[in-house]
Parts: sequence; C-alpha cells; structure tokens
Amino acid sequence: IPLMSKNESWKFPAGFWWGVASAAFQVEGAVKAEGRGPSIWDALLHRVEGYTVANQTGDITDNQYYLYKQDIARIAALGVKTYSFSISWSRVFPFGNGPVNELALAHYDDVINTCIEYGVEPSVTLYHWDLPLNLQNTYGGWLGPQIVDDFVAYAKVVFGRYGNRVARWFTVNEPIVFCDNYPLPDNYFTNTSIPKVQQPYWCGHHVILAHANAYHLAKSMGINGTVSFKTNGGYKIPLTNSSEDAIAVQRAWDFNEGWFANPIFLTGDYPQYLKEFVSGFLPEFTDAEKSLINGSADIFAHDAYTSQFYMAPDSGIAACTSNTSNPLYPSCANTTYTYTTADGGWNVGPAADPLSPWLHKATDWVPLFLHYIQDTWKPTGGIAVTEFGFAEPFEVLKTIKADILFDPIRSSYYREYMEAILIAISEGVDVKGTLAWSIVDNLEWNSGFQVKFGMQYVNLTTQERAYKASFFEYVNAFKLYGTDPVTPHFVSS
Ligand code: GBH
Repeated sequence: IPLMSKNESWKFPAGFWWGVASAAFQVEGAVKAEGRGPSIWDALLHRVEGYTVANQTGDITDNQYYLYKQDIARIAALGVKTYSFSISWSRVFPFGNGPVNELALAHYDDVINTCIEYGVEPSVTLYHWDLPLNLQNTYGGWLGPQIVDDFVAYAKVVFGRYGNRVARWFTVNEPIVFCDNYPLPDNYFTNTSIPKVQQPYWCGHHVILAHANAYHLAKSMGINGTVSFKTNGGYKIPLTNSSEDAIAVQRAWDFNEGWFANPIFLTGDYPQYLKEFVSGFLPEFTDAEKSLINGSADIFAHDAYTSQFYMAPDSGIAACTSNTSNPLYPSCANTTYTYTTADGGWNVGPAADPLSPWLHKATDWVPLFLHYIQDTWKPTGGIAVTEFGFAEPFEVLKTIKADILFDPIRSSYYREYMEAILIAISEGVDVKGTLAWSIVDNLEWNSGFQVKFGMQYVNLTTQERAYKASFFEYVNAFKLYGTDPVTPHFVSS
C-alpha cells in the first residue's frame, strides 16, 4: 500500500479535532443491565424475523457497557483526540419519559470521566436511533408531537449532568435514515393514523423542532461545547450534463440534506421545491418556530461516506400523492429523481442482504462535496465530517484470509479521504474536525455483524480487540499534517 504522500501546502489547522465514533445500540450490549428500558431496535431485532441478515440482535454486540475503559485506553494509546459516542435514551429514561434512572447517569459519568482521565475529549450524541420503545407504543414515537417535549426533557437531564465536561454535542443522528430509509414495518408499531407517505415529513418536522429546542436549552443552561445536528448523504453528481439531470441533482439535495439543513442553516423553513412538491401535506412551521430553528447549530456536522450519480426518472416526475412502490423509502423523494452508482469506477463495499451495496470508495468527490456544503449552507462555525468509513469487501477478506488486521481497500479509503479533506482545507473550506466510523466493528443495523466498519477488529467470542491497518493510516494523516502534535496517553491502573 502506498503511504500518504507529503505535500507542503497541506495542513490541518491548530485545534482541528479528530477521533472515532460509535452509537450506543451498536456497541454497548448489556441491554437489560442496570435498569435500561427496551428501545425500538431491541423489539425489531427480537421480534421481526429477518430484520438482520442472520437474526442477530443487539444484546451483547461489543459489550462496551462493561468494556468502555479498555476501549478508551486503546484509542488514547494511539493519540486519538476525541471519542464520539451516543447516550442510550432508554437507559436514562427507561420509559422514554417519567422516572430517571440514576444508575445510567452514573454509568455515563464514568465513561465521560474516563475519557478525560485518558486525555480523550468526549463528544456526545443524544439520539442515534434507539428510541425508547414505550414512546413508540404510546404515541408513535417521532410521529407524535409529544416527542418534542420528551426529547427536550431528556436533553435537559443530560446537559445538566454532563454539560461542563463534553467538548461537542450532537442532538440527532441522520434523521433521514429513521424517518425514511428504515421505516418500521407496516402495522408493527401502532398508534399513528398518519398515512405512510406522510410519515417521513411528520417525523422530520418533530426532529427539527426537538433539535432546535434542545439547542436553545443548551445555550440557556450555559453548557460548554458546541451543539450541532448530524445530517447525512453522499455527493450528488449529475449522470450527464443534461439540464434534466442538473434538476434531478438539485432535487436530490433538497429532498435529502436540504430538508434539514435549509431550516437549520438558511431560512428556518423547508426548501421551496419540497414545499411545492410535497404539496398538501408538508407540515408547516410557525414564524416563531422558524426563528427558533434558523441558526440552531454551531457546526455543519455531516456524515458522508460515498457518492451517487443522479438523473431524472424515466417516467417523468410522478405526483406525490400516495404511497410509492419502494417500501424502503416511503417519502416522495424517489418519485422526483433516481440514481445509480455504476459509473464511478469505484471500489464497492460489501453487499449484504437485505442492503444493496450502497457504499463506494468515491473519495475523489470529497473536495467538491465540502465546497458544496460551504457554498450552499454557509455555516458560520465551519464543517465537520462526523462519520466516514468503508467496510472491506467480503471478497478481499476471503482472498487475504485476514478478515481483520490488513484491510487494504479500507486503508486507501482513509488515506484518500484525508488527502481530499486537506485539499479542501488548502482551497479555503473551513473543516473543523473528522470522526471515523467506527471505534470497533459493531452491529451494522440490519446488516448485522457481517459488515465491519471498525477501526478495530472484534472477536465476538472473546471480545478481544485488534487495531486494523486502516486505523494507523488515519492517525498517520495527523502525524504528517497536524499542527497540533499527536500525543498518545497512557494511564497506569
Ligand atoms: C451511518 O449511516 C450510521 O450513522 C451508522 O450507525 C452506521 O453504522 C454507518 O452509517 C455505516 O452504515 O440500503 O442502499 O438503501 C450512514 C447512512 C443510510 C447508509 C442508510 C446506508 C442504506 C442504503 N446510511 N443507507 S440502502
């Protein structure tokens, strides 16, 4: 594998933060420990046959609920600056609202203090998809307006307890995924009368309101650390230079990033095209809500893994009035554009049923992507790439018989991606930080444990961790180009 090349005009500015990320449900396990209440993902994986590839569950995963000290020590030993993890809402509030579980608060106290002791800044996400099951069952979860108050009450407890020790906060992770891409099975969770095609927009509406209210609460409580919102999506490339494809690309931005980023960064309101196309049932913000929402993020935090080529749909744009044919995407989005990944000449990630191979090593588009975000949403506090990663394709793992430590394509993904960020920075894009996904191999939602996004391999029988080559590739970028030194921390026990 070629090493990262030295280029004199590249530099990460002082204060650039970099680290690794995870999410509670994907790594913690211990789902019944110390008063944790069930989340919708416990229910999905236990009760819906085939929801993960081999009916795997989140019961144990990486057991990080118990092994966090080792996990923090292992990243500190490589000089990683920040660990970004999520708090499990149903640990803190086993019913989602109501009584607070002191054991859970004490647990995250210790996780945060351990990070600090090891010289690793804690970064915390409040919601990474693991909704307390009770809220789903009583009022339809994100479809019910009461979610806004319940989320803010949860945020208040967490901010109050840890607000003096967390370097950066993320309220909600990738709402498109839980509002649209991964909808709950039909008729499985009840208590909503909202028609399916409308559900993504009500979910998104409540997400934006919950976020904006939590943002202002954090500011009024005077907590330390930035507060942001995590959007996600790939770079959108027109398939041809036709005007139809240019329009398709614009619609794709509006329907994905713009759905959340326009309200939060531009106008307090949805993109104009969304308002026109989702006509009749796009929820509306009041003027007071618009001013609350506009400007409610300190950083543009975006998860960007890959890219796609967009084109106008063959059949023309269909009216968005009823449910669309693809059950995976109930929203109106795929009636207004379509996309392919076939033309990039990219390495493809692992294909694991039931997921299509969505992941491509499309790092060549990253500088343009970062320019696009800066030019379009003009975030005053800069941009952070809060998740990026690649799972080594199964064929490669088979050939080299080392599913684990030697991950050549993933290594080149990280090297090229970091080079692309350095190029963007040298061209004037204000990139503040990066979080590699993920600290360890973990439960990849409905792909289970087959798809491995970890910087470290995990033996799921012994729970032993091992650094992969790609982890060193990532750290090396900061050794070569960092203004701040990479400082490993060791703590004697
Ligand atoms: C992130 O989402 C998640 O935040 C994280 O929890 C996850 O482990 C990580 O990515 C790796 O996947 O089946 O073709 O319709 C990234 C965005 C959105 C990518 C849903 C996969 C399904 C694509 N993801 N998408 S497809």
